[in-house]
Amino acid sequence: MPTRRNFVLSLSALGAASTAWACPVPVLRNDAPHSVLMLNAACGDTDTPNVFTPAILHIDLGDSVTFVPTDGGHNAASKRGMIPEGAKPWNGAIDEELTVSFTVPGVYGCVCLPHYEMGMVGVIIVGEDLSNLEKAKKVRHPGAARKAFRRLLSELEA
Ligand SMILES: [Cu+2]
Repeated sequence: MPTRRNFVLSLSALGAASTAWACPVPVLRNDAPHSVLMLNAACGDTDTPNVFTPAILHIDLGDSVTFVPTDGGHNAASKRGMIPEGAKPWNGAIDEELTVSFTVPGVYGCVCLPHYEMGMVGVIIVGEDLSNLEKAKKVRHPGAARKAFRRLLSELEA
């Protein structure tokens, strides 16, 4: 029988290991089909509530992305002025899985409408095309979304 102390220690070790495994890197160039999770807390960190994970996703032209309502109360919508010309905007229902096909290259800003002002935003880059990045950077945002978008968009130039 493990002592209570050992039991607690092994639990915390397990917690650390599973967090490291479950915590995705913020920038992803993964294989299709792509998923963006809508979460209440980044990697279980309540100091970073309400996030798209990954916050930055690079995909190929023609790929689809599925926004997954892993936690409740979120949606995924394109941000006006932050999608390339000719691209179709989208606005998913709250708590519903939504798959979007990306057939126009460029930078796409994405927001969760209930948590937009709190900074729940994401960016998808299609076909490594940054031609509308400058235009996307000029869009104004309320509250924490301003800083959140600035941080993500500046990552693209790094
Ligand atoms: Cu949200």
